[in-house]
Amino acid sequence: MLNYDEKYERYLTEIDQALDRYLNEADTLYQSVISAMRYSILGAGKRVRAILLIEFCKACGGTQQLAMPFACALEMIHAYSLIHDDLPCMDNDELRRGKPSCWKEFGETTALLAGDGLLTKAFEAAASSTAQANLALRAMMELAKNAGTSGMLGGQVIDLEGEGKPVDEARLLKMYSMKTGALINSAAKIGCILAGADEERISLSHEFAEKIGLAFQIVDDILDVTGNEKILGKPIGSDVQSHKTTFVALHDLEYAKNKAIKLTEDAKSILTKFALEDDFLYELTDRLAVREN
Ligand code: GRG
Repeated sequence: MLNYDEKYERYLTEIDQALDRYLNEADTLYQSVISAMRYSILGAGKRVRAILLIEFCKACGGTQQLAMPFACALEMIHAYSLIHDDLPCMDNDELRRGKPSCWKEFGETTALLAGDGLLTKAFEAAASSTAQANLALRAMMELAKNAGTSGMLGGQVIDLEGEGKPVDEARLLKMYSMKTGALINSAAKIGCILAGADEERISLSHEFAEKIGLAFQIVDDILDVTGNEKILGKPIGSDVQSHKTTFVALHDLEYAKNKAIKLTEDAKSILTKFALEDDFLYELTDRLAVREN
């Protein structure tokens, strides 16, 4: 049996190969946008959402092959959101995943279209699912809702409209659960849905994902103030100033660290209700809390 790192590496390779196949359009007349899409999605990113989707599909009796079209769709939607989020009209970020952001490399117009292209391609990939039609349709609905106004996009609006204003905890948590949590949530749920899981398991996967989604965002906030310092097992520095309202800004680093640990432990206790083939999901849940990027 593969150990955690070997299994993770294999996932990265196989997800990349599948994405590469979806993004292989040879028409030279519109290669600029295909190049920008490939540049933004291939060979980088932790693939947390795709891996979660595949793992939950397997945990409910499905296969990687069954999960892959939706796993790729989710990564495409995630990549589109990052491309658009980096644009000068939004966050104006020049770097993404250790290299120039899409708009910096290809210009704003191509980057805008590359994001649109990935969002659209996501539904093309999802529609190539070999799952039972009723399950694929339900998964598609889950994907659309979690990516759109009632999910990630809505969360982005709440975030942008809160800039420069006092943000209370309720609003912050709502924004997190939509902007970051929704896609993570859809990953776990879609994996279960595709495998034909019963409602109890789908709802357990939802509970699990709510917890790791929030933990993931809190860790992101912590990394914002601590640079790339590990949050567990090392003292946390507090030298870097954050200018936006985050979980860390509302509380403090120690509280945020403890909250992330508690959420991680609670999430792992939900995993005990699934018949998992190995410890991979437990380990992944832990590592999301100690990640450095
Ligand atoms: C433009 C509609 C629209 C939405 C943008 C996702 C997003 C919403 C903005 C990105 C900014 C941000 C920091 C969001 C919080 C979620 C988050 C931590 C995203 C980064 O996800 P990772 O760490 O990235 O999984 P990789 O590169 O590993 O895939």
